[in-house]
Amino acid sequence: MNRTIIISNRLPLQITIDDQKLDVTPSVGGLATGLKSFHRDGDSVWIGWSGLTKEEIPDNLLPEVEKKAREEACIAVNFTAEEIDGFYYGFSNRSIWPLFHYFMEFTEWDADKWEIYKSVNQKYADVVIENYREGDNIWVHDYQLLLVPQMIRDKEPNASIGFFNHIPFPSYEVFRTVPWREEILKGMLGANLIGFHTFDYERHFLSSVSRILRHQVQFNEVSLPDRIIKVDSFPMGIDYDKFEQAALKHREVTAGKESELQRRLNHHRQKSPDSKLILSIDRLDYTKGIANRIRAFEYFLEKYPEYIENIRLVMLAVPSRSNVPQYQLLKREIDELVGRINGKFATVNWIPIWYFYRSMPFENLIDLYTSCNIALITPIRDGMNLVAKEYIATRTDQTGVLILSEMAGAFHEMNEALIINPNDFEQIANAIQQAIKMPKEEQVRRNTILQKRLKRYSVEKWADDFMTALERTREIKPAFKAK
Ligand code: ADQ
Repeated sequence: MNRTIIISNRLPLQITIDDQKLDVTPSVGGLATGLKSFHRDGDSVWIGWSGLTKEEIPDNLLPEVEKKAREEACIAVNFTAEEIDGFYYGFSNRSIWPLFHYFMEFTEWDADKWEIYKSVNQKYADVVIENYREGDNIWVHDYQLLLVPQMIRDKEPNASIGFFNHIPFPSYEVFRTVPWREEILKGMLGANLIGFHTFDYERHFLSSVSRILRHQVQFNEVSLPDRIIKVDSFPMGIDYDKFEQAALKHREVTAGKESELQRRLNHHRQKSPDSKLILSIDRLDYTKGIANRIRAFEYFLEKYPEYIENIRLVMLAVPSRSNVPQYQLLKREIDELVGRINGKFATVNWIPIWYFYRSMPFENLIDLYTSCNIALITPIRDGMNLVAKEYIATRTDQTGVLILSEMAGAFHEMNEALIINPNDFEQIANAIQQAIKMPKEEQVRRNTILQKRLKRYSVEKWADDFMTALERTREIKPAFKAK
């Protein structure tokens, strides 16, 4: 296969500078963790932001930042603090992100931020064009770079360009509220292939294209005068083997004994058969339904007081976009909720919610996944949700129960989980009770099916399918000359 140029807002690595010393750590987040293995194993170069603003990089360290990125087959693009503010914290995360997740009340339209979004998209496109060699496949990712496909096409009309959207695409009725809706659709249509996680997102996109731009749409193809664009769904998988192997190794090291984390979590726990740990992991984001989840857990404790001292919610929230006011408010709300509920139910022996606000090394993540009997994943909206898939992949003895929101894209492939509506506390409380009581054989039966499916449709397969479909678009010729 030809070389791939991957382009996303962030690189899969994060570079920080402390006292003139550079430090490189992996980035957290669905896109980075998912695509890393494709990048590692194939012939690709990855273009993205290093995580540092221009002001933060002293002139003498710039070559070293570039070198560190190059060592990982990456090209770092650097922006000023003003650009990051307008483009990333601004238009991307105060306009597109909330709107595409149906949080219209959080959506702001600011013409200045839109201008910065456009100019930053142009800068990314320019770096792609600088590095482009004939025959390359270009793979643009996500909602921060919606205009990049057409910007590349303007300079390289014959390039093979794929675009994948990692978040939902909203229904036409919601999308049409965007003041710059035509420019956004035209930007995306610069690609030869546009991918979404689910058929619904694909359908919403095609409906907007035909109703706003009036282009001809037939099945999953958009016809332009000189090109045909394919639109399809590719549900993203995980690096299944990595999670499975890490879990097996973890079990081997702990050899059936409690890990340090488990020991602490279990400390003071009553040894009843119904004594369980419930896991919750997400970036701290209002789309993830964290506040609802805590409230539903409170309702569960009220409805089923017999589980007091036996059930614990282990909640990990990764700091995210803390410059955006909505995220600061949410952080405060969650801090208060956890404090209130712990204050209300705690006994001298027990605290109902263990709350960690931080990122964790991979080994600890595996420890949590393998230690918790139940995973409670309740987003209000989520493009896919890889945490649900990672949890199942680490259950190497096939025990464990996944409770999953029907608003996550992952729901379509994970019907064997206990499916809930994140706004229905009664249903969530009952699902928790059902999970606690679920016989081992039933857990094994459900997870065996889920594991088989996730193993087959791994992130490698996802990337491979997308790239094969992109290669195939090279052969498509428009069947007619549209007016
Ligand atoms: P995210 O919103 O970031 O991704 P998700 O898909 O759940 O959500 O991925 C989160 C990733 O971060 C997981 O791989 C997880 O292992 C990792 N992670 C979570 N907590 C962590 C912690 N405390 N420490 C270290 N790592 C942690 C976006 C979309 C999703 C979509 C993905 C991929 O919002 O809907 O599934 O992209 O397309």
